[in-house]
Amino acid sequence: MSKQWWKEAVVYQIYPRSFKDSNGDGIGDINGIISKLDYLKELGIDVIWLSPVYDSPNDDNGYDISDYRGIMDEFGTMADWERLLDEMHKRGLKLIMDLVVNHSSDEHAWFVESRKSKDNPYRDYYIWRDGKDGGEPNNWESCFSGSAWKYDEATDQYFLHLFSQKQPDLNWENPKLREEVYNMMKFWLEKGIDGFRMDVINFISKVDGLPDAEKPEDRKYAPGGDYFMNGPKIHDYLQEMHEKALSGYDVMTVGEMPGVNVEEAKLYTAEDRKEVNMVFQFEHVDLDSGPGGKWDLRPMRMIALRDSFTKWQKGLEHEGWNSLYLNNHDQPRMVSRFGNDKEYRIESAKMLATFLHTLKGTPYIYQGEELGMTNVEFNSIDDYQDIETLNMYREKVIENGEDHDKVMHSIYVKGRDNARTPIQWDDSEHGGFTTGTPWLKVNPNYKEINVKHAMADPDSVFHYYRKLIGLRKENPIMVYGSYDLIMPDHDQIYAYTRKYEGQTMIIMLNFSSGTPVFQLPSDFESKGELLISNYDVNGDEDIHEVELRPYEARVYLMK
Ligand code: TEU
Ligand code: CA
Repeated sequence: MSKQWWKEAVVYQIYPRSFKDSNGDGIGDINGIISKLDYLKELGIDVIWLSPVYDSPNDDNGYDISDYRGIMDEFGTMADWERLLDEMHKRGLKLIMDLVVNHSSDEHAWFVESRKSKDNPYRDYYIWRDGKDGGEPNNWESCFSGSAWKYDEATDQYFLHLFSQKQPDLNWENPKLREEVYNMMKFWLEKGIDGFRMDVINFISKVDGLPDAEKPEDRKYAPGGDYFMNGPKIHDYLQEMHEKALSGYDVMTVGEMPGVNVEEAKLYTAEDRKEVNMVFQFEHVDLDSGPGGKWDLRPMRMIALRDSFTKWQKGLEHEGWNSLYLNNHDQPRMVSRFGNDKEYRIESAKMLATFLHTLKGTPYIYQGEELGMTNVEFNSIDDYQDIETLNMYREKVIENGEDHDKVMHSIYVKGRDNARTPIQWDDSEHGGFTTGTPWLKVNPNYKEINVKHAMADPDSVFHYYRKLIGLRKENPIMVYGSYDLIMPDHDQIYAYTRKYEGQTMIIMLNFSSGTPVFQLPSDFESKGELLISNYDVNGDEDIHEVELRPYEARVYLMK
């Protein structure tokens, strides 16, 4: 593989709890993943990003780690994990692990020690402060509702937790803590992994003094993002991490960075700065949120999506590198959010896949999107498991009396459990995910949406993804070509070119259920080789003017 193999790779994200259960306890596990590696090899992906499998009490489904060097019992043993890595490498698949070091679990040995006394050697592994005016040290809001501080009686101080109360933030100002992190990273790198996805890594440097944030009138606490996102020492820490842990390994890194903008991303991903190879930015997945945050619903508009992606495509065109994703374990299913999961589920799933895989950057496939899996609507809040959703429901409905139906609707649209329903392998009970009772209910549409049907149907979303991935391997223009919009003002058609070494590719996407007409700019030849489409298309037709069908996608390599 070339030194920058990660530019040419397609990454597949596995959320292990929901992927495949091998022992009937209703929870996905490592042996379940091993049993499905040939399926992933057939899809054609190169890298697997494995969400956390470390020891955890699962307050946040593994993103609350109690032993960074142990495998969670529910998922299996270290021997199982080593076999997984070996089986992946045998198939030419690479493995990147999830690095969750903005916070640990409160059950981690470090925190158990830290909370014992103010002079405990581990005290400063975490962020402890005295209360202020009889309350929390500042007005920051947790990403999971409520205050970002929890009072601890034993030492009469508060500790910071930007996420759940069981996820205390680690103190990156402490060089001893940083050394512990770097040594832990080398423990996994020495086992042969191929890189890391770094969880909220731009949160690790907080503004000195932890000052109060701007608080909206109608909110009890303030979204403190400006004070813990992209903080003053973030670049120092990332460069130190590269130098002390990552250098010397041929690995890829992707930093998850809520709130990052293009200018900051240029710094994070500039190759000579040796920080990360790419970032997960959040602009496109915030377009359907109002001022009240993700639960304050707004329509997703294609024009805004096009503007956002164009800004990032052009912004990182000559420096840095883009990651490309439309969903993951924190986001609703892409076909439900950006496409049409009712009348045009298959067409729009394929159109969105065409979009992601013909942009410049590294595409990420989230488990199940290759099937066109959709959001889910459970009737009762008791069927939901995600702490972010349950905390929000309690705060809004139970504590503040907001309308139950309105809040349930926002969960149907934006809740993280949409992406966490078990993978639908076949039309048997529980979609073939488990022989037991699944930890989270399977989407009732598993009878028609499942791997077994997809593999047997040559026109399935799965086989479309397989063809798309194959095209990227055969056509360097799809990886390295420049990006330029055509028809920049149309409100249904999103069309652009890719150019590379004298070749031109034209991509036309209809993001609507209408039938708008694509107009080829006059300076283009009107003949091209049709590489892929989600409809039957006569490859020889003149493409000067093309009436596109609902959610139609076409990709041409121009003569
Ligand atoms: O997510 C960080 C993050 O910003 C999410 O909280 C996301 O913005 C939100 O959930 C959208 O609804 C990472 C992990 O991906 C997430 O699963 C963890 O819950 C979180 O960090 C804490 O580790
Ligand atoms: Ca299991």
